Amino acid sequence: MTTGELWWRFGDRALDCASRTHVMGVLNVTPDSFSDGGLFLDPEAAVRRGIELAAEGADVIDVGGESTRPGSDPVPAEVEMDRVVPVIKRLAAEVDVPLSIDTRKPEVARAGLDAGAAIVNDISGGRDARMLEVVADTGAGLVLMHMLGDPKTMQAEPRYDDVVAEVKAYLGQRVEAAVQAGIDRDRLCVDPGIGFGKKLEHNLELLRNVDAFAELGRPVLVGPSRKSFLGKLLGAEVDDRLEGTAAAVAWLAARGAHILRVHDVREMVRVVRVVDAIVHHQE
Ligand code: HH2
Repeated sequence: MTTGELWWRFGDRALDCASRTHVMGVLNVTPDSFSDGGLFLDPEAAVRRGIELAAEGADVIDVGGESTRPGSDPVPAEVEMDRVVPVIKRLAAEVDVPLSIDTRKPEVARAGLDAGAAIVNDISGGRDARMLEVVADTGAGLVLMHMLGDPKTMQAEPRYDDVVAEVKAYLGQRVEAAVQAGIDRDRLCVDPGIGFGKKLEHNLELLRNVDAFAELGRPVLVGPSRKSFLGKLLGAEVDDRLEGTAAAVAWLAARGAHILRVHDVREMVRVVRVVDAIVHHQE
């Protein structure tokens, strides 16, 4: 959260990011995502989960059809579209919560937006100029995330001299590239990309200094949910990282992150509600 005005606009809607901390719920329509792979590959199960995420208090539902866990192979665009488009269509009709499409591919982004999504969540930071064109054309919102390299190789030997300064400079450049491509600045949101080409020490340094990213003047989104840095700290498997996720979410909400991308929406909505009450007088 932030003092003063901070809006994130997408389509004809907007999130008031200065009013409280927001929660983005994860809906992976994939066979192989690192924590929920295979659970929601069936469109019916995915739509049911989306409706549940909305009822649990998600402010945005992020629908993805390609796992980007470390070492993963890319999925062809047609496969990704077949997974996400029917789910987005159905959910757009059933819930009033804005939907985002989690993809690196411009053609998948366009199909997701046509199906009823209002936001593109691009883990490659809009590196493909055609992605920026799609967003500029449609008036969608755009999440620009930092990732070193690509999911196949990103964890090989990530190196930074100053991870916070480098990630911040990259995100600043991507914001300017998006604006140059004709996207309104108030449609952009930035994300330091926890776990994307980062070792434990890098992830902790980014989390510790999350307020640095707010200096870019755009809402800051962070995705710590169930990630491997928690596994390393706690010696906990992926299905046993709820408390670790809650600790990271509480810290991030208190330090001014605006949107938290999580799998456990019901629990994390409660965490941010308490933090907002303590830190930001949002009783
Ligand atoms: N993390 C994942 C996927 N997309 N998008 C943003 N903006 N920020 C993140 O931190 C982020 C993201 C990875 O989590 P998940 O979707 O659960 O896993 P997978 O990539 O295996 O589907």
